[in-house]
Amino acid sequence: MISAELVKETAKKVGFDLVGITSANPLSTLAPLLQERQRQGKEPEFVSSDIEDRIDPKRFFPEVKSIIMVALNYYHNTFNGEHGECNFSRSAWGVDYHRMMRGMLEQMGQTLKQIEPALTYKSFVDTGPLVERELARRAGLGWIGKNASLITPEFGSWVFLGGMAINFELEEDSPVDKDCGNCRKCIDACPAGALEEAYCVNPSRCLSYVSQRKGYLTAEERELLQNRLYGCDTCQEVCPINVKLAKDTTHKDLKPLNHLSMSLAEIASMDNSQFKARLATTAAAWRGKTNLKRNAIIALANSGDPRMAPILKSCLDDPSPVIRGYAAWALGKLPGDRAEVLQVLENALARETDARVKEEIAMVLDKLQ
Ligand code: B12
Ligand code: SF4
Ligand code: SF4
Repeated sequence: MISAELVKETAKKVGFDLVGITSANPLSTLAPLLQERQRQGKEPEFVSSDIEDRIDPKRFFPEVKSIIMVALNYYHNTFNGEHGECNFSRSAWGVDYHRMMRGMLEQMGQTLKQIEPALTYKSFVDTGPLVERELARRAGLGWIGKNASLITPEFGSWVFLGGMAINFELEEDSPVDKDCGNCRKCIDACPAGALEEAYCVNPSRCLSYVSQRKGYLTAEERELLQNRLYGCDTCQEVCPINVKLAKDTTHKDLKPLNHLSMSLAEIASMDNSQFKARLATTAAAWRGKTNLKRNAIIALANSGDPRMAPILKSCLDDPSPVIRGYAAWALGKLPGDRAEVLQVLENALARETDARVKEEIAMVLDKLQ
């Protein structure tokens, strides 16, 4: 027979840093919040548009009686190798946590099933429809900070969340009774004003989302991204609770990989094989190579360093139209020999076939002439 105690012991043995249990009751308090967010268009394209799917664990797993919530500390302060000028959020420093945590949850499920053959389960990490921060809060893993993150008393907010719905009823944990008090450092520090009010992120402004959104970004978004290639950590870095509690992860797979030592120039010009060799195993890869290259070009433009012009010129011949368009825009932003840039862009316009890229080049030429 499985018990809450046995489940927690098993989760710890598998390697999870934190574990808590909550009921299968729907996350009813979130329904009006999600409806309002939908109405205001404040939901990113990659979450389910069916609110019931996001708040009702039974929709996810009809036999569910309890939910085991787990957390992994992923913080790392320093890393081997140079950081270069690239800024990846810490969630993308080590191996892709989705793969890692799914494997650990499966190991936990199999171990529990050996003890209780009648157990059935279904796991989730990030990509499932259920709102994980709320499940984790209810399971007693931590409280919700004004930066919307789940803050744990052990590691601050530097934790990944995951969960497992099971067909056995277990004793529930109680939520942690803590809050941010009068602090509002994260709200004041957010460079994009995405924390429009306490606890509430407007995803369309959040730079984490902007870095992951495909295609052309507005001029304001390009500037706000600065050198962020994937994700944004600002509202977690400024949090005094994190400053106090952050400790390096003990999970060797979450230690920084060597993509952190790549330069912006290398990322802006990488081909498929370089992308696969350096980035494919990280969480930064899921939106594809082009997004990372685009963000590197934006970072090169924001660097204001004229020595980056040759790499941008070579990007004008990239197979991806988005990259060619951004390279033209970035060349127009960098200081340097205007006459030479004009010549390079006129040549690029003459051989360009993509309508949007032609538009981008024409806009830069207009400005420079
Ligand atoms: C979509 C998504 C995003 C979107 C939108 C984020 C958002 N806040 O809505 C974008 C791309 C912007 C994003 C960014 C990030 N994300 Co994200 N994301 C998700 C995802 C897939 C769904 C979140 C969701 O449903 N949002 C809808 C809102 C309602 O939910 P929420 O933000 O979780 O809201 C909670 C509180 O903010 C509060 N709340 C929200 N609004 C309001 C309003 C009021 C008035 C009140 C009182 C409360 C309140 O209630 C909710 C539950 O308690 C989850 C995984 C999952 N399936 O849950 C990961 C998840 C939330 N993300 C995660 C991470 C790590 C990040 C980043 C730190 C990554 C990075 N470094 O760039 C940033 C942090 C940005 C931030 N400050 O929130 C972790 C969070 C871990 C933690 N400790 O909290 C999750 C759980 C993934 C995981 N499995 O580990 N994310
Ligand atoms: S992740 Fe960055 S942009 Fe998003 S709310 Fe936090 S500080 Fe603002
Ligand atoms: S910075 Fe302050 S307000 Fe924001 S989450 Fe941390 S403690 Fe809460």
